[in-house]
Amino acid sequence: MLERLLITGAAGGLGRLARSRLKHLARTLRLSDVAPMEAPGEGEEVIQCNLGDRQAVRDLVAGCDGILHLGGVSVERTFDEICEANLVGVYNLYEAARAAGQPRILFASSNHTIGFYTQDVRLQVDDPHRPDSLYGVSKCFGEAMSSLYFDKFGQETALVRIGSCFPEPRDHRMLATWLSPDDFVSLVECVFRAPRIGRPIVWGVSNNQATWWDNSSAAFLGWQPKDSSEAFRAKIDAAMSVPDKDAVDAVYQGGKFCAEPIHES
Ligand code: NAI
Ligand code: 15L
Repeated sequence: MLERLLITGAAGGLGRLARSRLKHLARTLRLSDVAPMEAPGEGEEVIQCNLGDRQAVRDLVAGCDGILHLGGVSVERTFDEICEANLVGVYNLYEAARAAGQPRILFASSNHTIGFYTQDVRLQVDDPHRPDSLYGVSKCFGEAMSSLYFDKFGQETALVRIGSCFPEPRDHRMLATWLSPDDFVSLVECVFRAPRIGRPIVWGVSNNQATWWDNSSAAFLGWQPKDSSEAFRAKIDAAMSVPDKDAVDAVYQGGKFCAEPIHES
């Protein structure tokens, strides 16, 4: 069991899920976000903090022996917004971890690091990045940062390229990208319980019948996703029509992010 697990992005969708479902991983959960959060319960600490504030992040990470890094901009935004949270913030986090004895990090990366691959391609974790947005580029930066700190200092990070983690898949594309909340929870458990992880890249995706990603290199973690998006196919078919074969969300793995403009400040 960990002593103190830091969860960044604790006010967000996955952060709230982690707060409610992962208490058993650590004696204390340290919950942090730039946004307000619910008051601390038993075994919890709540610290409001901007990832862009170097000293605050250093103080935040001190005393933690695990970090579930969910905080940051999670969709396409202006470069300046992304820069503070996902570039400066990630540098601050890795430097703070270095100063704090290198707690293991689970970095919430994204399928948008590879979003411009077409949906007929089956990807391995070491295929080159093809980001589909500035957001995707920022996740590539985070992955590169973890590589630098692993090679230079031995900092362990699990890079989890999350597909679409919501209670249910929301459209036809998500039949291939869906990660169920239960499978997310079991993946985080595996990452923090494994004796040694190094720096694996893991596709954060459930046991869906439709799939674009090969997770065999992460088998050593012992993670076995149990849910499948097939259970929702009929519901999605009834709720919306299948996208035209030339539509962006039928062509590219990153779907509509591929058609986003560059947002101006
Ligand atoms: P979310 O947007 O609901 O939560 C992100 C949280 O980060 C928010 O509460 C926000 O206030 C906080 N944040 C933003 N800027 C910050 C800053 N400068 N300092 C401190 N906190 C800041 O996103 P969600 O869905 O919970 O995702 C969590 C992580 O997983 C994100 O990093 C996202 O990029 C990644 N991810 C999520 C996917 C999903 O399907 N939910 C898919 C792929 C990646
Ligand atoms: C992501 O990276 C986003 O954080 C999330 O909100 C979804 O859009 C997801 O990817 C997706 O591709 O469905």
